[in-house]
Amino acid sequence: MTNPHNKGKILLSLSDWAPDVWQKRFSEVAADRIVVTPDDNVAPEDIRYALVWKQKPGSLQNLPNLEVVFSLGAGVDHVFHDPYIPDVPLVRIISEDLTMRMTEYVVWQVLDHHRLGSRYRLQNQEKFWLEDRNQPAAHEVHVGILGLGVLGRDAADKLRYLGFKVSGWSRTEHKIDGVECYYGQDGLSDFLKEPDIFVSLLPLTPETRGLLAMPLFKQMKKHGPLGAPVLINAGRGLSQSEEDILSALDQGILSAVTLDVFATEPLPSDNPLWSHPKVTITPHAAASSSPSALVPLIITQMEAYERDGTLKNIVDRAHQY
Ligand code: NDP
Ligand code: OXD
Repeated sequence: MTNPHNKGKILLSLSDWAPDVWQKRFSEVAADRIVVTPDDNVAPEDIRYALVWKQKPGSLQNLPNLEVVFSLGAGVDHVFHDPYIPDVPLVRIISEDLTMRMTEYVVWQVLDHHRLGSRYRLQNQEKFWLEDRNQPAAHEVHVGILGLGVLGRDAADKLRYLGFKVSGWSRTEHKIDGVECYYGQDGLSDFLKEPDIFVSLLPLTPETRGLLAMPLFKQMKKHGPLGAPVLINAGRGLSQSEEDILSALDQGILSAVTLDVFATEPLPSDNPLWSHPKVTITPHAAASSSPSALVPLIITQMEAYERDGTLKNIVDRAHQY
């Protein structure tokens, strides 16, 4: 570890996101910490920490005094796309603010499908009044969550509170009150049998890449209170096959989808998902990383690390999440 009295500089290495809001927040809450970008002319040996979102590959190489990399998102696939990641701890975001945003998104979308939001929006446009007395109650609708991590568990909790039946699937075994838990490849088929609405909050890893595709959709139940099952994906776009989703919608294997994440972001304007009537698209907006909420958390992490070497939320590199 470098001299604890030397706070070192923080390299902010971002693509797609503007650095100035992060720098401004640092200047508000920790003016003594110097935050630089790759465009600044800073000696590589002065960099102690890196804060990254889709850093340019190689941008963390040759920083001899780099001690910790902080992902500015909960997911870390955007870090691993770089083959030159130094062998230092990689810390990810776990924050109440981000969790709450994701839970809001999941609850919003689950309720929208459950309460026939898209049908009524269409009826509004057509000034068409059709009473519907057969809406199922929440307890008659089963939500299955893929990924029972920080985000999946919180969403499960709030959905249960609303009365939905909730089950979940993870890589390793979990026991959660009131949530039927399945795990591993062996548990997947059984997990897929019951839910009416699936919510994916999976990280992108070699194991989850391409998972949300036809072989999985075909194991889902055929009919339920909402018709065929609904899929909501707010995890990562490369976990889904866009082609299979479109085909499953057209064959009635899925009744509707909400997608927040895509293989290519921004989603190109000629992508057929845009114009499909059963697809709701949000622009990777489910749970944004808020500088105002996250910078204080990162500073607290740095202070603890400088005090006694403690770091929380370290990513397991072997599993890539
Ligand atoms: P966690 O690491 O806390 O949870 C990940 C969950 O996925 C765990 O339950 C894990 O299982 C499970 N999982 C991982 N690999 C597999 C596998 N092969 N099979 C089955 N389950 C698996 O992550 P978070 O909950 O914090 O975040 C989840 C993801 O959400 C992020 O990685 C990111 O991609 C996405 N995200 C999207 C945002 C958006 O705005 N759209 C915002 C923030 C995050 P186990 O519990 O056994 O380890
Ligand atoms: C994240 C995201 O991983 O915003 O936090 O996607």
